[in-house]
Amino acid sequence: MPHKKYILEQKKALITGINGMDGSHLADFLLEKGYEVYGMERRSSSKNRINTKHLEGKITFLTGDLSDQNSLLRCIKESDPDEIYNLGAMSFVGESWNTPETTGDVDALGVLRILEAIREYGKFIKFYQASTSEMFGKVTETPQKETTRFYPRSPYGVAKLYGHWITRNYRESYNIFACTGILFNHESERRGHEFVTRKITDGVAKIYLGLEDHITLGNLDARRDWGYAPDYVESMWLMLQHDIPDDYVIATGKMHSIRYFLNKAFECIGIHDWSEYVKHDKRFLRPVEVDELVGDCQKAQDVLGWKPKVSLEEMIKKMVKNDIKLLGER
Ligand code: NAP
Ligand code: G4F
Repeated sequence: MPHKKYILEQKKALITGINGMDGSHLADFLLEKGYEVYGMERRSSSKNRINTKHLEGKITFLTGDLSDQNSLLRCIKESDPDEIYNLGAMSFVGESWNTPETTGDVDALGVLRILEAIREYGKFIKFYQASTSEMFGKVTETPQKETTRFYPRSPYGVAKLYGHWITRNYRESYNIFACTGILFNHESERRGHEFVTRKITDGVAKIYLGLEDHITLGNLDARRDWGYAPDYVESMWLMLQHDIPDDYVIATGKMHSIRYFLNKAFECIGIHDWSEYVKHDKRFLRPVEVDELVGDCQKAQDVLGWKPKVSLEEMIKKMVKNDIKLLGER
């Protein structure tokens, strides 16, 4: 009897938003799993590869834009992927009031464009859409789960809700293997500096090194469910490995205020009363707030076997330590 030959095919993944926090962590994760990874980035006059410098030579960078239909089809043709992870977005909630139209174009219609490109390409491709807890907005139930009513409170949240529903609609209309992950806030050493967590850890590092004497913030009473981004990208992959495409809340189930985050970040540099180091500026307040978000990820635990690993306190230590190191090197 001739030996049956088993050829293990290398899977290919296309990630939009490759240079963002999640895009870069997901690329690291998929490379570990043996994937051939393609990362879509926007053309810009100066390359923004802070999070992906270490991936040069390991993945293939493609140029494309979520606001340009043809570029998406071209990226799909060039990568011929088994899986697409749509992580590209105008992701800063505060900015979405300044650029509501662009936010809608990229975060809502951008999703439609990828789904249409998948249909046009014709091959079976699994699709992941980055949905968000911002869609719950003015919450009607606590904690929030997959069945909780949506009530977005920002142009970003409204645009993301379109992306969420169009993904579900294409799954039901055309049988596309499309999943959405309703991810609650997650952070890491690669978080953009405009988001409150990184703004705090970077500010604390600057105070520690004597480069600044305060951090200026907005609403300190907002409360969020913060997880660690490398844990969360694993859930995206798990969703696409499951037999049935579905929607999942990904969260820690624990909610803390910005004040608590400040306590823990300042503790890292031995400061227990941070009041003289934090100033308030109403420029950082939003027209309407999402005050309290906390998720219930029971479904993801039961069906995917996913749960968060790194605690908020551990994550804050990692972020402060990393910012001190980065600033020290400079
Ligand atoms: P991020 O760091 O801001 O990354 C977003 C990426 O999208 C950036 O690399 C950006 O490229 C790219 N992008 C923006 N506009 C684009 C366009 N028109 N065409 C192609 N790419 C474009 O965000 P993240 O925190 O990694 O989040 C990843 C995804 O998850 C986003 O969709 C976000 O809305 C969603 N999400 C995030 C969280 C969270 O807490 N982090 C929670 C729920 C959902 P440039 O580098 O060129 O700007
Ligand atoms: O860090 P943030 O800007 O994150 P936000 O608005 O929760 O959005 C993030 O999480 C969403 C998931 O729920 C994602 F979909 C989205 O893409 C993004 O990743 O603000 C968190 C809270 C807000 O209540 C804000 O008002 O912090 C408060 N805050 C207080 N002072 C501040 C500041 N936020 C920022 N960015 N800057 C401040 O100075």
